[in-house]
Formats: sequence, C-alpha cells, structure tokens
Amino acid sequence: MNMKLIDWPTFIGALVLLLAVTVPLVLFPEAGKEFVNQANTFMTGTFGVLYIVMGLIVFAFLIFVAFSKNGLIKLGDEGEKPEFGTFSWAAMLFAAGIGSSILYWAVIEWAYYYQGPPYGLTPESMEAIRWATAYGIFHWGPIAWAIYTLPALPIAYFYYVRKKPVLKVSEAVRPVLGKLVDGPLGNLIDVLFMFGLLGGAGTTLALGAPMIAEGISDLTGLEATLGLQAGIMLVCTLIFAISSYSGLRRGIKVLSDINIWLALFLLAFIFLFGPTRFLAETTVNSVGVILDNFFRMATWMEPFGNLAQFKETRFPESWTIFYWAWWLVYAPFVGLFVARISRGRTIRQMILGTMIYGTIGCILFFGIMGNFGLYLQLTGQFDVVGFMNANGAPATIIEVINQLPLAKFMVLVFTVLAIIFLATTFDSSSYILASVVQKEIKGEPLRWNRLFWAFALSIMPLVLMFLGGLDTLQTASIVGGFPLIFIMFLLAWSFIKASNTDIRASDDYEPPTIHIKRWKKRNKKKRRSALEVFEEKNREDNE
Ligand code: NM2
Repeated sequence: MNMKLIDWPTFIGALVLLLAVTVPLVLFPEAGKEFVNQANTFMTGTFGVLYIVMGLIVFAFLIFVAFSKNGLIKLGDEGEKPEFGTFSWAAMLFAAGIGSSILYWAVIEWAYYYQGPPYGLTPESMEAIRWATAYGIFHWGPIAWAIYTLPALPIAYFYYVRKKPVLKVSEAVRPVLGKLVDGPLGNLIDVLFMFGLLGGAGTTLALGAPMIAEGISDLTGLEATLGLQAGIMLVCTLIFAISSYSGLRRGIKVLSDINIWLALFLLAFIFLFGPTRFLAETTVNSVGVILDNFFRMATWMEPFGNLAQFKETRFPESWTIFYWAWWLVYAPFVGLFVARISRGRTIRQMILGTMIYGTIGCILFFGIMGNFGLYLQLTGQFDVVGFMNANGAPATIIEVINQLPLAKFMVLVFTVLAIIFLATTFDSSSYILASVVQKEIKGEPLRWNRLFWAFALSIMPLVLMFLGGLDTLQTASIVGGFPLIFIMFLLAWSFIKASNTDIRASDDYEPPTIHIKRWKKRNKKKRRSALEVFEEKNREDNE
C-alpha cells in the first residue's frame, strides 16, 4: 500500500463529513428525516431560482465554448487519436452518468405529471398528457447534460493540455483561486464535491434498490422486504467493487459495453413488440413540444404561487429544481470521468458529444418506456396510475414491464439491466472518489483506495435503509450539493481564464494543437510548438 500518494486532509475530511451526517441520522432517524426534509424545502424554495438560472447559463456557456476558438483545443497531443472509439466513449459516458434511475423515471415519471401537471392544468386532461410526455425528456435533456459537461472542460484541459497528473475539482479552479487551492480551501472544495456525490448516490440507491427488489420478487416469489433490498445492495456493491478494482479498461469499459447492448435490446424489444406507431409519434411530438417551449420550461417558476388567489403546484421545486440539483451533485464526478476518457478529442467534440449522445439516449428511454406505460393507461389495458397510487412506484414499474410479451423474460432483462446500470455508475464513482483523494495518479488510482470508496458509497445507504431512513436519502442530493452551484461558476471561469491565456501565449492567437500545422507553417523559424509554450507556462505557474 502506498500511503504517500494519498491526500489525507481530503480523505479524512470527506470521511468525517460523511460520518457527521450519517451518525445523527442513525441515532435520531425521525428528527433527522424531519431536518433533511425541511432543509430540502428551504433550499429548493429559497434558492430554487439559482438552480434555474445556473441551468440556463451553463447551457448557453457550453454552446458558446463549443463554437468558439477554445472549442478547437485538442485534449492531448497533435495527431493523437482518441483513446476510446466513439461508441465505447458514448457508452461509458452514458453508463457512468446515468444509473438505474433512468429505468425508474423513464417508466413512471409521466404518471406523476399526468396527475399533477404543470402550469395549473387540469389533471389527467389532454393538455396534461401532452406535457407529461415532454417533461421527462426535458428533465433528462440538453440542460441536464450541459450541467454534466461543464466541469469536464477545465478538468480535461488541465489533465491533457497542461498535463497535470491530478484528477481533482480543486485543481481545476487553480487559475481563479491560485495558491489558495493548495490550502484548506482546496481540500474543502474536494470534500464538498465528494459529499455531494455521496448524497447523489444515496438518491440513486434509494430509488434503485426497491425497484430491483420488486423485480426479483416478481421473478422468484420472494417478498420485497428490507432484507432482500439489503442483499441486493450487497450484490451490487460486490459487482461494482470488482469492476472498479479491475480498472478502467478491463472492468468499467466492459461493463459499460454490456450495459449499452442490453439497454438497446430492451428498448428495441419494447419499440417493436409494443405499440410502435404510438411510441414513435408520441416521442416525436414531445420533442416538438420541448423545442417549442424550451425557454418556457427552462424558466418556469411560480412567483405568485403563494398568493392566495393562485393555486401553487410546487411543480418547479419538486421537479425541475430537484432534477437540476441532482444532476449537479453528479456533475463534477461525470466531468472528471468524461475528462479521463476524452483523451484525443477536441473540447468541441467532447461538449457536443456529451450533450447530443446523452440527450438522444434519454429521449429513447423516456420516449419508448414512458410512452409504453402511457399507452397502457390510455387504452385501459392497465391502469398504471391507479396501481401506482395503491402499490407505490417500484411495484408499478415492474408491473408495466409485465405487460410486455415474454413478460417474465423481460422482467429479468429489466432487473439485470437495473443492476448493471447501478454498478456502472458506482464503479466509476468510486474510481473518481479514489482519484480525488490522491495527490497524484500514476495510470490509475490505487486499488485499495478504489475498493475503499466502493464500499463507502453503499455502506451509508445500507445502514440508513435498515433504520428506515431511505426516503431521507432521496433528498440528500439536494441538501448535499448546494455549494456546488458556486463551484460550477468557478469551474467555468477557470476554464476560460486558462485557455484564453494559453491561446494568447501562442503568439498568433491560434488555438493549440489542432491548428498546430498551420501555425508551424506560418512560423517556420520559430519551431516552438504551442504545447511547449503551455508547458513552460505551466512550469512558471508551478514555481
Ligand atoms: N441523474 C442523471 O441514478 C442515476 O441514474 C444517476 C441521476 C442525475 C438524474 C444519475
């Protein structure tokens, strides 16, 4: 074990914060729940507008960067090929950033909107249906993926262009905070990020475990008890611990590829053997609704909601803001991970690839699985909403899958897929948590370190589950991730500051690497490449 590579203040800091939150929840579950719920209401209510604005700004910023000269910067050396092929890249990206929650919400999200529509519409009306099919896609769409992509910019830039062998959020804000990141402030930033991610993972497990348990219960006849859920979580932990332990190429990549093929199979099956025409038309239609109303949806709040004459729905807080917060806590992790796998791509390719492939993937899930449920409801084949109100969402999700041809086989596929989706998010999370608590990464973070965080990720939810506090965890991401809003701005600022400095330093304002050939031609005498200029700059920075 090489202990010298570990960044102990961050390691211990994250652990202490984690225990500081978990222990009181274990000792006082009821009061803890009350507190987390209140904190959640307070934050989404009072600061909701910050989340909404953050989403819009991040989206606009990324589009701007993608098409600016900074977007042409290549992550890596001149002529270097992308480290992973586009298919594997997109598959890993999707598998890492998206967990089992997509199976949960894609199937059932519409049912909530159908009963509690936005804009004060009448529940279960035609208008409510129209929005119900669109809002899920919107919450998993371009703004959400933009939130995921932003941290990747500075992180990838420092890792591959300035060649600093550190995968840390704090390192990515160095251009703005300077030497401050070497002190407690840097540790604090990393600890906050880790804490947010653990909160987000808690939300994921809190949703995923009961759904997988229902699937297994449906297949085996066992009751979906807490014990079963705990057993499932242990098995999942084992799978992702093994994957994370095996590393990026052997573990994570292989599992991601399986994940994508199985997901494509499930989607194709539902599409072909379900109501194909209805699914296709409804999906296209909802994409249209979003395009038509993008900014309306992206800015909808209820400023007059608490005046007596208006009926407050709390839809923005319960959904859009909750979602932005949840994407946000995962964002630095996905950023770190996307950065790690994007060697050899340009910033533009990385931005557009993440936003486009990510959104398309989510459209497929919501369009096919969600609209299949809606179809069952509208045709009266299965009363999804009634069943959900009586038996809860997880059982309903499995029941929807049970309406397919080859029902039991499809429930099996669905359940296995949920487990793999969970594992592929958690193996990369533990990989990244391990990276963040290391001073330096030689190739990959240390193995024992990866294993440690793999278990840390699920032990806390496991303990809470036994104490009945799993619901509390669902909102943990919002409470845990609030400071990240500000870190997002620092990250954007940092990227622009550093890349602009470097572009200017390369004499003729050409972006580095991609235009190096043209640059060299024009500067025949000066043989210094742009990269050398940056490396020199880098050395100066370090001194
Ligand atoms: N997001 C994509 O549980 C999961 O699927 C992981 C969830 C942020 C809503 C991420």
